[in-house]
Amino acid sequence: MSSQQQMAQWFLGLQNHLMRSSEWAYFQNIYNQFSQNPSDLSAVSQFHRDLWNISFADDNVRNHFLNAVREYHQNQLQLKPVISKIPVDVMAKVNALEEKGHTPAFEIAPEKIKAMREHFEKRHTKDLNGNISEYALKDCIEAPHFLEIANDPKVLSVVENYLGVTPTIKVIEAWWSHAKKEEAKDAQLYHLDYDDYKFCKLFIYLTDVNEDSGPHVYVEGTHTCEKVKDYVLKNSHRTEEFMAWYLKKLRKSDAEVKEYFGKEGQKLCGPAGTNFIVDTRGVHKGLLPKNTSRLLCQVTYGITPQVPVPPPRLNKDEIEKLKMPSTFQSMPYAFINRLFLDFGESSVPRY
Ligand SMILES: O=C(O)CCC(=O)C(=O)O
Ligand SMILES: [Fe+2]
Repeated sequence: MSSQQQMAQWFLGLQNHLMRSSEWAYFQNIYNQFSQNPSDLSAVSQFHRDLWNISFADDNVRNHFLNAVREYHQNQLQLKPVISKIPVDVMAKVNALEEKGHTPAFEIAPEKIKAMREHFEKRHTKDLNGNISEYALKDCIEAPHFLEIANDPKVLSVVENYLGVTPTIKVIEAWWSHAKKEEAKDAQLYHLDYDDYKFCKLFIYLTDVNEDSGPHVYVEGTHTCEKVKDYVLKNSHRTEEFMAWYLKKLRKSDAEVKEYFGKEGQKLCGPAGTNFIVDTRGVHKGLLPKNTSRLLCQVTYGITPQVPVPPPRLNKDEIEKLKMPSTFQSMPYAFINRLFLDFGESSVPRY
């Protein structure tokens, strides 16, 4: 099955689930404007376009939808939590994510970081915009320890408990932000990401990152409507202007962030191996590095399998060459990684 078919199945399965119980009447009403047939893919995509716009501005709608997805995952797909009894340290990180929008993740052994860095240094990058150059997906998947860290049960448990549903790995990537460039470009300027109804990213620095080597910069407490409401109130003399700036202006200047939020972003620095989880629905940027370039690995976890470009999936033989632990073939890991790894039809649930 291609990743497109994989995506379609999940969305159709969810639609059937939403249409079954009056608990989800809110979603049925939206869907019924487009079709009565839950297997109509074009209606499903119209439904999500509408629901996305509503839920982006309303935490209650978003949470109601997350509850529906959780029920779909548990009851229809029979997915179990990654760790059934949530460890105390995991819970503390979930709380930090909810509160601030970011949290340190877990320590990674230095020899793993070294092996990852050495791997990437042997591969070629593709220039993106003069300031940033990225590695191919294949180089990321083949990087030693990368998938293993992305699937660390504790990392997944933080992500799962923050998102409220079994996550899907949507994007795996690695890139250099090059030092000594003239001016910040694209994601080096403040912005919000729109990757999913709810999502978060794991960042792993493979180089030492201080203030001059391009840290990730995050404006704490800007990742939910509820929290942004505080800033709307603070800017009540110019609410419309604030909302237009917050929602419509793709790239936001440092001065505007300071003016509207009354504070600057937190610079997340640390030696190679530093890793953290961030909800980049909050306002953020990757600071333009001054002196030394930054090598970053990143994993995006979301609640739906919707991605801009569905990646090709590795088949069983290709996966075997990666020598990954056998747990990857079992649930919920096979589900979480299904956009990248294809273990064959028998290994996947009915999504
Ligand atoms: O380079 C960074 O630190 C941030 C990049 C970014 O905007 C993102 O990962 O969403
Ligand atoms: Fe971003």
